[in-house]
Parts: sequence; structure tokens; C-alpha cells
Amino acid sequence: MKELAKKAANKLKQASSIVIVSHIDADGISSAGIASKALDHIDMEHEVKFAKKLDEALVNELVASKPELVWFTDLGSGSTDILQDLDCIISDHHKPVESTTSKKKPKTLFDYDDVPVSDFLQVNPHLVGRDGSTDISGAGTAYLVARALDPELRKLSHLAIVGAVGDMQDRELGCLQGTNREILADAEHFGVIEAIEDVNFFGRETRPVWKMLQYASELQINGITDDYRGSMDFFIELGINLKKGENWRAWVHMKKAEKKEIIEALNYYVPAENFMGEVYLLPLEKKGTELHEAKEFATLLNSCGRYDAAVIGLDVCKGDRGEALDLAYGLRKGHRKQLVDSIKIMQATGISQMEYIQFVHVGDMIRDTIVGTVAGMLFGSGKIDDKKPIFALAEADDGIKISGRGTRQLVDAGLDLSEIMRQAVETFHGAGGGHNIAAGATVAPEQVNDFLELANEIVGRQMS
Ligand SMILES: [Mn+2]
Repeated sequence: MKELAKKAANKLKQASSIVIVSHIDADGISSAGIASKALDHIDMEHEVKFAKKLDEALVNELVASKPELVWFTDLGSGSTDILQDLDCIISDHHKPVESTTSKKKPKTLFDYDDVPVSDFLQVNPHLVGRDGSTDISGAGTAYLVARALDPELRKLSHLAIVGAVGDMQDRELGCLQGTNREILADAEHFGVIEAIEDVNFFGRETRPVWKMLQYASELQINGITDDYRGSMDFFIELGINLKKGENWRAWVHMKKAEKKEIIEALNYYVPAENFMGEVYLLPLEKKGTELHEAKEFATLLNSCGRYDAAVIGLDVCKGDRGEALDLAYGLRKGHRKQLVDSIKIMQATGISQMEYIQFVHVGDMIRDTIVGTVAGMLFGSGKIDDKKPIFALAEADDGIKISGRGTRQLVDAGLDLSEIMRQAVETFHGAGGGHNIAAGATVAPEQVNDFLELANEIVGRQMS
């Protein structure tokens, strides 16, 4: 696969703009995160699209948008029979189909010899005789391409582990295997993953320990599994404090001796190998959060995908620990309403147009911590002007929070929102900062109009 990955990387480098198309589950979102970070790294203009499946409707839509090169991740291999009209590379772990339909279809029996199994540049374990369900995930194949682009991109290897765990590739043996172990070695070397032997119940970071046990499907112990009272009693009898202060303690909060005692007690009912396994921690993330362990990270991403908000998961993968993470936590808790309502409110409020920018003031109807991300999600929806950056305003404790969002295309045309926020801070003595594509500031209510005038003027200058 390394050779294939190298070829794919070379093809990516030769393009001038790329469309990434990925699947909406945890593996697909991690794949897109790797691909997008990698293309950012080599300064390659690109956009990311997510899809539940790759069908003819999507292919037609892609063809119509005339992309120079498409990078399919975590999908594509099963659909090469409908991809002839696209120049693309594929990093995927699903079983490849033979090109047997439409244009490539052999006209007579004698033509069969001339039909290659695949005309597509695919990084796929099946093509080298490996099992795509255990050897490597879609994120892993995307990672191989990223690593071939620049060895420095091995720092993205944790996302390949999250993708593999999201696709449950560690289930069979209780640990990752095959090419995944090679990726794990990269990740440990770079300090982005720490593999430990531990209980592999879901929720070790964020669930109260009794709840973790109650729902642990690996156990099936009468009087504990699916029995919250019994599960609580199990710990109480062991003398384990279920709470610290006001807060429930999760597995990650247990002391070493406590863990040992719990494992021994469980082992009395169930063989330890049934519930022990390799657990993949992300040591650079905050302990006791979804991001600190691969399985919980993957579940967080799945929540985003499930609610048609894969882009929020993408932002989290790419490092957003502010608004996107906040929204992702909300989706994880099932608070889909927050996101859907926010988008509706923003549309209902109406988008005001200035010459070079557009803005929407949502008052206190949307929390200031998510308003920017929500505004960014309106690009491509037909509800706003995709040719101007958008500024979303919301009331915050310390004034009016202004979040600017742009697109890749706008940034390539010169947009730099961080410069605007910098100037705003100087002019209005507020607080702010950010990146060229997304930035924010907080100013006093009476300064809002002047801020918008200034922003309009600067964007006009940047984009001219
Ligand atoms: Mn997958």
C-alpha cells in the first residue's frame, strides 16, 4: 500500500485544487480530518464534502461542479463503476468492485481480458491481499497518503487510530492488528496516542463508573448489567467512593489500587480476557473528556455524522476546541435541537448585506459560544451569499461577540478575518483573534455599527 500511497500523494501534489469526499461516520470524518489537514499542510486549495453513500446522484453533482481532482476517503472503492467521469484518487478499505458497468463495460466476451480490475488509483488493503475489516480503516488509508505527502504528517496518526476504533477494528483481538499496528507505532512515537492494557468498556472517560458497568455489554452479569442499583452496590460493597465532591467519578478517576480491586472482583464473574484489552488514549487531550480516548472520540464523531453535522466533527478533528467541540458535545448528548434551532433562528433573523460582507445579529437567541460555527454552516446552503464572508453577532456576558466566517475560496481570494479582528481590537479596545478563515472579537454594543463598517472596508481592500 505504501507504493500506492506514494503515487496518490504525487497525484495530489500536481493538482491545483481538490475536492475531498468522505463518509459521514467516525472513520469517514477522521479520514476527512486527515486529508484536509494534510492538504492544509501543503497549502493545497480544497473543500470537503460528506455523504451517506456514494451514488450516481452524488457523482453527477460532482461531475457538474467540474472538480480538477477528487480525493475519496472511506468510500469510493465500492463505486468505481460509476466514477469514470471524474479524475480521482481513492483511499478506502471497502471491497473494490470490478469495473463492469456503463462505459467500461466490455462489448463482447473477448473484451474481458482487456478490462482492468480497476482503472483507479486506490489505496486499499484488499488490493494487496489484506482484510479491510481488520487491517486498516478508511482513516488509515488516508493517513498513508498523508504520510507519503510529508513524513511530518505522522502527527495526524491519532486520527487514523480513532477511525480504526470507530470501525471497531480492535474488536476481534481486543487490540488493533495488521497495518493498524504500524500506524499505532507512528502515533506512539509522536506521542499522540498512548496504548494501555485496561478494561475496554465504553465510557471510561465520561461516564460515572457505575453507569459504565451497568451498560457494559461485555459482562452480562446478573444483578449488575442493566441494573443501576446493582451496579452501584457492586462498587459500594468494594468500598469505592462513587462521587468526589458533587461529581460522579469515572473510570479514569479511579486510583490504581481501586482499578485493580474492581478488575479482580469482576474477574470473579467473568474471565478477564472478556473485558480487558488495549485502550487507546490521546494524551494531548484533556483527561476525563470524550477526546481523551479513541472509542469515546469516535462516538463523538458519530454523533456529529448522525445529525448531518459531519463538518462539526471535521472541525474537531482539525483541532477546533471551541465552538465546534461545544456543538459536538451537545450532539453527543442528543441535543440536536440546539443546532437545528440555531440554524433556523439565523435564517429567520435574516442576513443583512453590505457591499463586501454580510451579517446577522441573533441577540440572545443563540449562544455566543456556537454562533460562528452555525453561521459557517450556512455557506453552500443557498441561504447566504457564498461570495462574502459572514459575521454573526450575539450577546455575550462582556459585550457583543462577533464571529466571522469565510470559505476556502474567499481566503484564496485574499480574505483574512484575523487581520480584521486584530484591527478591531486596536480600534475598539475589545478582545479578539483567530485565523484567516474564522475569527472572532467581542466589542461594546455601541461599537457594533462601526465595527461592521470597518470590517466591510477591510474586506473590500483584501478582496480587491
Ligand atoms: Mn470505514
